[in-house]
Amino acid sequence: MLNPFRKHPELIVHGAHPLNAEPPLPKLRASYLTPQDLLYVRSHGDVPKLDGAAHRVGVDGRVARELSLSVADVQAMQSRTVRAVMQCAGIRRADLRAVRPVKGDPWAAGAIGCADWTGAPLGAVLEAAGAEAGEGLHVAFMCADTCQPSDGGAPYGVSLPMSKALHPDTLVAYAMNGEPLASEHGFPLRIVAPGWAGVRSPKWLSAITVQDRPSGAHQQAADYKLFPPDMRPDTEDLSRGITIEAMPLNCAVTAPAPGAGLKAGGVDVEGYAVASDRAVVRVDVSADGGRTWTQATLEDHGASRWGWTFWHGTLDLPPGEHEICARAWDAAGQTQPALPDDTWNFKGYLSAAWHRLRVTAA
Ligand SMILES: Nc1nc2c(c(=O)[nH]1)N[C@H]1C(S)=C(S)[C@@H](COP(=O)(O)O)O[C@H]1N2
Ligand SMILES: [Mo]
Repeated sequence: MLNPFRKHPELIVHGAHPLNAEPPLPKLRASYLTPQDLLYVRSHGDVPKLDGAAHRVGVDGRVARELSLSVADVQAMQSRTVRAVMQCAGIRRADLRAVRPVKGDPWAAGAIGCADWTGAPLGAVLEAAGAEAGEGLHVAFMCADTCQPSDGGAPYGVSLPMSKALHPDTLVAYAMNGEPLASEHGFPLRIVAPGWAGVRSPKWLSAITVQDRPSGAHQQAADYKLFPPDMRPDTEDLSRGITIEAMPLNCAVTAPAPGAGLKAGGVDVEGYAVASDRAVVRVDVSADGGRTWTQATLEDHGASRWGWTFWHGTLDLPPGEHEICARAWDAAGQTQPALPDDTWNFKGYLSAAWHRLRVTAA
């Protein structure tokens, strides 16, 4: 099985080996479902070259029957398509870095995309193996890539608590928007754990193990923790880190661009908003750094629990410099913090303050 996909030439590349890249925001906002060549790529090691016809995924641990599944075996199981956002825990890290130095690539607001993912529910795979399903169990995943030495130097590994593993929308996926997964996105099989940080959606899946503790692999045990604001690299204490799972409410302006020179008068502003599994119920935009706000219009792309929300609005900009802001509200009436300073952490995760950009009107 040859994999035909290549990434879009306009991606903003943070690192080529391994590939870490995100699309320009106006391109990302051009379609509700993100084309596969435009989806950001976050990799801890080089893309493994896997043969889809020969690839196997083992299922073991607390199971009645160990399995070794081919891609065809997974495709022969019940199939389910789930519309869901994939986003990195490091999205918008650049805003935190502007406050104080942080570790990791300076992702902008493009480390996100929304797609129709097709696969077998992970729960169906576990059931086929006769897996135990008790509360307190974890489903650990091993992958076929080898992470950089600075990321543990071992195969990528993470886990999901059993309740998330058994959610009917958690998939062993083989297709994105009806196409086979591209090599960069996990060909031939990956997990999709909707609403959770991308780190919990392992690509190039090679083994599934049911066990009584979270994965001991570097990505689960030692990375992707939300640390308190007073911690620094030299005082890192894993026991004070929160394991990043569900993603926070977030919102980004995809046009105009930061620094844009605009014609004074009514200016169109547009973007996306996303909540983990609550609905986005409102987006507000401001032309004066958040002192006054105008309600934006939410676009209707049909109900989808794990999708994102596109919005647009108009701001009246007199000649001069302006700070445009956008913030979203969720179904519990919660909104985002005003400043990146409010949630700064030295690893630069979960950056979700009001999105701000300066523009000039003339
Ligand atoms: N095997 C493997 N799975 C992985 C990763 C990786 O480096 N190796 N990166 C994770 C992270 S941090 C994210 S944000 C998502 C990114 O998925 P994408 O590259 O398909 O957009 O994949 C996750 N799954
Ligand atoms: Mo990520």
